Amino acid sequence: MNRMTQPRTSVTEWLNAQMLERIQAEAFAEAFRNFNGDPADDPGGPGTGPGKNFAVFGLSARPGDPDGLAGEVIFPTPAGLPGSLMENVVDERLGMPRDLNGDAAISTTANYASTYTILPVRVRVQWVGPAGPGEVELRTMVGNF
Ligand SMILES: [Ca+2]
Ligand SMILES: [Ca+2]
Repeated sequence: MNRMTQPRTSVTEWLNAQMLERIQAEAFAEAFRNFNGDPADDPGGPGTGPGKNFAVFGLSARPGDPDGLAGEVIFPTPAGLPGSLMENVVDERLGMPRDLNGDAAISTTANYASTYTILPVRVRVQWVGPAGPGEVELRTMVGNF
C-alpha cells in the first residue's frame, strides 16, 4: 500500500510514537516550556527547546502556514501569550477551562508555566497533498504520575 494513499493512519502512528511520547519523556515540569511557542522560556536556555512547530515526514504544510511546518503542539495558552499556561483558556478539545495546579480552583490571572500538576496538550498536523488537504489531531493529558 502506498503510504500517501493512507496518510491519516501513518500520521496518527507517527504522532503517537514521535510527538506524544517525546513530550511525555520530558522532565514533567519542563515539558510545557520546551514545547510551547515561546523560545525565551526554554529550560536549557533561550531557543534550545524544540518549540511548538515540527516537520512531519513527506508532508507539505498548507499554503499560508505561518512557519511552513505541518505539525503544531497546542497548549492552553491565551492568544498572543505562548509562554502563559492559563486555567481560564477556553478550548473544548482540551477540556478547558480546568484546574491545572490541583488547588480545585480556576484562576483567571495565574501563569502555571512551571507549576502545573497536569498538562493538557494537542498535537495537530495539517497538510496538503495530491489528494487535497488533510488533518490529524491527537489529544492527551500529561500527568506527573
Ligand atoms: Ca519555550
Ligand atoms: Ca487551579
